[in-house]
Amino acid sequence: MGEEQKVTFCRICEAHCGLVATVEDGRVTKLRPDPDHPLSRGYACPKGIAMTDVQNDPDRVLHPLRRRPDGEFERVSWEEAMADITARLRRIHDERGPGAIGWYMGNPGAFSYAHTLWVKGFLDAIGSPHYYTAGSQDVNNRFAASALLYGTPLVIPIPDLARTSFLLMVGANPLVSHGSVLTAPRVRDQLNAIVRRGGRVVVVDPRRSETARRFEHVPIAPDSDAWLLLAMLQVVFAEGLADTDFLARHAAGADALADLARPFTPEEAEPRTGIPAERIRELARDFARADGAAAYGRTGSCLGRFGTLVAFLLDALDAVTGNLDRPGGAVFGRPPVSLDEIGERFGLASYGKVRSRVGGFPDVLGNLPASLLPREIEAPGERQIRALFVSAGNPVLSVPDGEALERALEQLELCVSLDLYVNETNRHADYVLPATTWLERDDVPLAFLGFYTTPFIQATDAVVPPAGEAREEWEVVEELARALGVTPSSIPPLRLLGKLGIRLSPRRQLDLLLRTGPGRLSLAKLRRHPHGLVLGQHIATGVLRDKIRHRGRKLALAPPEIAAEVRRLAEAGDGRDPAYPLRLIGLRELRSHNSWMHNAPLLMRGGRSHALRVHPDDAAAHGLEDGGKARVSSKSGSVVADVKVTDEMTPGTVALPHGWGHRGGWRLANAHAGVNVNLLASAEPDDLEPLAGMAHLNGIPVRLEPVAPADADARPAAGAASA
Ligand SMILES: Nc1nc2c(c(=O)[nH]1)N[C@H]1C(S)=C(S)[C@@H](COP(=O)(O)OP(=O)(O)OC[C@H]3O[C@@H](n4cnc5c(=O)[nH]c(N)nc54)[C@H](O)[C@@H]3O)O[C@H]1N2
Ligand SMILES: Nc1nc2c(c(=O)[nH]1)N[C@H]1C(S)=C(S)[C@@H](COP(=O)(O)OP(=O)(O)OC[C@H]3O[C@@H](n4cnc5c(=O)[nH]c(N)nc54)[C@H](O)[C@@H]3O)O[C@H]1N2
Ligand code: SF4
Ligand SMILES: [Mo]
Repeated sequence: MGEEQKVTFCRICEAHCGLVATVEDGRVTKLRPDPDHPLSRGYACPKGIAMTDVQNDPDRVLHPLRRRPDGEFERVSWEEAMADITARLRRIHDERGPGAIGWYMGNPGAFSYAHTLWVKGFLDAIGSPHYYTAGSQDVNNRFAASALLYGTPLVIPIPDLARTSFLLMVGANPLVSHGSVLTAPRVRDQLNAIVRRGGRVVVVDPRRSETARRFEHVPIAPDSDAWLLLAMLQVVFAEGLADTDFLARHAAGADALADLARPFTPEEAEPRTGIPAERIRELARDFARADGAAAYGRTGSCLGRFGTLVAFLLDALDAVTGNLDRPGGAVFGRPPVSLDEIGERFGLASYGKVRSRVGGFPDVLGNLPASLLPREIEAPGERQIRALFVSAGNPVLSVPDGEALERALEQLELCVSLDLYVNETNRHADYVLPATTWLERDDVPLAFLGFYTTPFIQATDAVVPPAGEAREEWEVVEELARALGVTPSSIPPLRLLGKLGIRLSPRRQLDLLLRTGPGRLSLAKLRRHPHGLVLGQHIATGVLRDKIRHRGRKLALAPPEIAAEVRRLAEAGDGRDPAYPLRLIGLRELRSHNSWMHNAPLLMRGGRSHALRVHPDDAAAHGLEDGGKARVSSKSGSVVADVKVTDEMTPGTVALPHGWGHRGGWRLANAHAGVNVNLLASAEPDDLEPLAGMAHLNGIPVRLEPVAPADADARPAAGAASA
């Protein structure tokens, strides 16, 4: 067959960098950056290049596996696996109803349009509310905030990087993450360009992150962003810096928002945030006076106790200063496929349409909080989950209290996973089914089209056929759906067609979406542009009225849910507990990707280890040394971690990356196991953020104790969890 070069794009993170794959005899032997990709222009990060290690990993699951009573897995045929799975699924469905069937789809699921559409479509078709994703540990607060502000969760502003002169970045580290809810390949260049044309990039972060180091850093106490943003709004209103014309035209509740913000003066915010009052005042003034400013927040702004409020306030700051929907401000992409319109039309743009059985949390786009899974599995009654599917997810490591989840998984009547590996979660499954990698399937970045800062689209075919017996997730879903007599689709007319025996493949549906969308594209047309198609120089502005779904087409700046959250914030105190005097936050690293790239030799070179970052003052106060070990304890659990002493932390805050604590079927990852930081997080319903059910993963009160090397492996005190 010889050697071929195939153009494709990376689907590990949201930047979607262009790649060229070298294929030899049906095998990907090399990945390199695509120099002809119009946006990434020859850039790819180490993870994209290292995907060959995952693709060809000897530890990859290439055949269906069934768990034996002794806990080991044995190879079975697809026929045997699916016959047993569908028979058990049908029995659970017939005896208990669709509410006994649940699905957790992890982060890589969002990078396959077919996977996403088919999983949600399956649950909608059978009528089960049990849809869980990484969203409740990531971004559902953002969607909930949009539902409250714009009247639909699917309208999300992004910063106009190409034209802004003031980017306020709250809890994001794009120099490492490469951007999120923001598709901007070569994001470093884009941020540098802001400064080069005389603008500012201000990074609000408890850690002097890679991005903070490069630009202006405003250190902040974890989980206090709502205080900062309310204080900035207070200054804007009090000093007459609000854009009253914009507010009169486009907003309802501006006065009520000003009332809500009034008590949150910079002086009140100073002790909460650790930011001097005068600095807050200057930030507010500079932001309001800039010629195009955008407030942007990511996971650091999402995973505290007030995530929906924070996301709402970021947009509110943009709106009140007249920076929403203007060049250089926060703008609304107009992607060639209008997911927001389709979502509206078919009732998929839901917020609070259903409530979780445990805790009564509102759904966000049909998602319920994944932190509730152990209880949803174990609490008897109607809608108790008895069969759980996990695709492209590792919730034992990514969701609070993985130990409770591990115990719950063992209680299920059926647990099936679709994955590339045996991971810390699916080692408890009855079956692990081999899934294709993104190099083995066609795709278009459907879910991300609205987040490109330069309007863009690209389609790719599979670069190689599936390895071993791997199958695409949608094919497995299709077989499950057939066993229950439904067509997996969230769109009622397509389900109706299914009843008539007409089933449209993912590719056909994608082509239909492209042809009927505002871009009037087609797969055939996209195929003529293998490096992708730039659809415009800038994002169009002046679209706000069309985007808002509230009656009267006005922003709701002070809805009752937000007013209640502001009251809760004022009453919450600073969350400090003398028993747990420090605050724990997360951390992302360039050569990790959540939990699933620690088996790639290329990324693990150079003796990498999982370590807790501690400021020198805190280390000294707690008797900790660089290279030593510390026990980290919260009210929920305790782990022992290696210590790295560094002044990149603000005193009082420590950081430990998530996605470690390995003991799956990945040998290299197991050899660099690290610990599961989320054993320190709480899965109690009362500890979840109320408006979106967000897990509280940043700003967890903890205490530190030194651990002598010899004691590191010893069992922790009774009642505490070990890792
Ligand atoms: N290399 C790499 N890239 C990734 C990933 C990865 O694992 N590795 N994961 C991908 C995924 S799934 C996502 S969602 C994105 C996330 O993308 P980002 O959110 O940009 O990535 P993080 O590095 O988590 O940045 C969050 C920042 O928030 C800060 N922070 C923590 N708590 C607080 C707080 O209370 N307030 C404020 N203001 N800041 C806080 C942290 O110190 C950190 O610098 O990254 C994606 N890209
Ligand atoms: N403390 C703390 N916890 C966090 C976060 C944090 O910042 N701090 N971040 C949260 C965020 S933003 C996220 S997105 C979650 C991630 O949480 P999850 O999505 O639950 O977990 P991942 O680590 O992404 O695991 C993905 C799994 O999918 C598999 N996989 C990879 N590609 C494919 C594929 O194409 N098909 C299939 N079927 N499987 C595939 C991998 O082998 C791996 O087992 O973690 C969350 N948890
Ligand atoms: S930044 Fe890295 S992981 Fe993200 S899309 Fe580009 S190459 Fe892939
Ligand atoms: Mo994420």
